[in-house]
Amino acid sequence: MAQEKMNSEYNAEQIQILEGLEPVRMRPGMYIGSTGEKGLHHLVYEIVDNSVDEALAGFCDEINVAIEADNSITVQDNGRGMPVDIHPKEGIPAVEVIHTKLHAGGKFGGGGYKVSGGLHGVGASVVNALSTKMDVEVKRNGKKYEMEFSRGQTTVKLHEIGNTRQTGSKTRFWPDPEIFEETVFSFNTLETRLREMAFLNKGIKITLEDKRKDKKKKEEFHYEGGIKEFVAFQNQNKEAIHPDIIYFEAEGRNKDNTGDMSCEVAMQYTDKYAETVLSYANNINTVDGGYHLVGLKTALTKTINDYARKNNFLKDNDPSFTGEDVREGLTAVVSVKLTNPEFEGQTKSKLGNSEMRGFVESTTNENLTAFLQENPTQAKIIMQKIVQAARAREAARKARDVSRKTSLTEGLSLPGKLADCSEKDPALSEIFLVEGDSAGGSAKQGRDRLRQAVLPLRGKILNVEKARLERILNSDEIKNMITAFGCGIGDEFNIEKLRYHKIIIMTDADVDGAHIRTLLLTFFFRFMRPLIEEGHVYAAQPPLFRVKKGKETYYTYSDREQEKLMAELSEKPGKAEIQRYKGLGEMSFQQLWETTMDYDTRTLIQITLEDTAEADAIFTTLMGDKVPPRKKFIEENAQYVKNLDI
Ligand code: 2B7
Repeated sequence: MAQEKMNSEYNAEQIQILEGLEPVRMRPGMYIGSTGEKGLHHLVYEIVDNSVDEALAGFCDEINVAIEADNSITVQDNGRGMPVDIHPKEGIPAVEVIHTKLHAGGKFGGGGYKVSGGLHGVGASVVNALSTKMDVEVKRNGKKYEMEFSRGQTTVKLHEIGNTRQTGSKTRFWPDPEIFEETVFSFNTLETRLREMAFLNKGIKITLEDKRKDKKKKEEFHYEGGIKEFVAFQNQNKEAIHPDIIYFEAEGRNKDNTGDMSCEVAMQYTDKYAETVLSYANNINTVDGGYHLVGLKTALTKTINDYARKNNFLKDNDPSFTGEDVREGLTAVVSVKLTNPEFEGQTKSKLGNSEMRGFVESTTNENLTAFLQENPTQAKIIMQKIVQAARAREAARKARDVSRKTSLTEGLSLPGKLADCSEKDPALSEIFLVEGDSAGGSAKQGRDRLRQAVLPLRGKILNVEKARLERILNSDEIKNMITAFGCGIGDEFNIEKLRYHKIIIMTDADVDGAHIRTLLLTFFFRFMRPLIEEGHVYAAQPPLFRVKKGKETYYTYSDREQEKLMAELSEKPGKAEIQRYKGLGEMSFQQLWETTMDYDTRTLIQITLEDTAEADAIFTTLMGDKVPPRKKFIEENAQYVKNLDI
């Protein structure tokens, strides 16, 4: 029926019709979201929600769920048992009203429950409507009762079946294959949700048993610590950076005094970067957040900043931490319960009760401040983590700026120290990174101006493993390289923009030269990795010795080569004149060209990355903070260092 027509003809008679369960069978999606796997499992949650409500009211502490051998579901609780007395208006037992009428919620148990998840008490009737069969058993008043339903209709009226001293409710239902695309339950899906329910409602014991052939198993979920244990569970495969999970709770009344509210928060920082902040309202995961989450985040940012300022983790001129800074690596759960929840948005997963903002915010401000004051050691660890997060964020911003500037100017503002080549085709161009200004001068003079560019680097460049990115990018040497190469760094690196296909590191053939080469490679490895991966990086091989004998001049590039040459020359008459080069600076520009830069005679070593992860570890060891592992590595590899490509 068209929507307008329905509205215009909406009258008392139709309200009657709506109270039957046909609408549920007509449009199951409206009640349980879908008729797929999700909707199927939703049936279980609706029934379990009723048991949990009974538990939250304080009358039940154990809920047993079973997937029966025939794929039906049994839910049982040890609450008061559903009421069986005759409903004054309907003239049938209350338990029958619960299962056959929509909008029956809240009419039971003395004005209904204070808090309720799910469909507000219509869950049982919706499940009935969508099941081929539903059996209900109630233990109450010293008696055991039973009744049966099918597809929303009563099939066997309520009747007594015996005596008992226990109380509780038990429901078994068989989902209707005419409604559901799939009627096989997944243990894992139920397990995840039931475990979550147990975390969110501390003290309740929930069991899940699979009785199907070949699938038999049983799990029990029972957490006295509630969401505190939820956070521990979330962090089980992560490294927590402080021992205690921060936990607090509060209860209150809403503004107009029409309902109760409670809030629970648990959190702990890990050494990871991502944040995991889960929010719940009346046991429903509010995926789109809402006012309770806003309250938590606001309080977290404020409390941490206040503490950091008071305790000098932030100096007067430092900007405040951002919300992202204070949540880096954080695992947190906020769970609120309230009498009249308003769920907003397309998927109804955003909490719209604005009073929850102030409530969660003030609760968090108070309790988190107290925790930090009472636990200075843990507070310090947390502050240090956040300080690092703030630095990393600032550094990333700077990196983007430099990188953007580079791509904007695109060669227009090439560094003054760069002697560029005139060739514009990167595939034919190469750049020499030369140690020291004097060698740089010789290289500029000796080079092939058409295809060879020269960028002198003064002394040692920054160790990028130790410095903060901010400092790295403020270093002139690094800035010059970034602009000269033209391809940006980090996330914005674009190899297409590379201006030279050969980047040649030309340093002295001594320890300092090797060190500078490692520093440069570390920088490329960390910020321009594709340069190495795609084979654009080379090391020049300057000679160690020049030997003149008669009219001949020889260059040798290693001690062994030199020995060999000297042995050969000793057989010829005359005295050999030997020069040992202490650095590139000692060579004339002609010599530098002949020995190191001339395409025909030079030897270039291409830098390769055999194994990135391994290389990463080696760079961290060689250039990072920790001295003992570096010492160990150097000791172990000392004999190979001469041939160390990377
Ligand atoms: C709103 C409706 C659904 N209900 C009660 C009382 C206890 C009770 C229930 C239940 C799932 C399957 C086994 C209240 C609430 C109906 O009114 S539902 N326990 N358990 C349940 O559904 N479990 C109740 C006040 C006094 N005595 C009993």
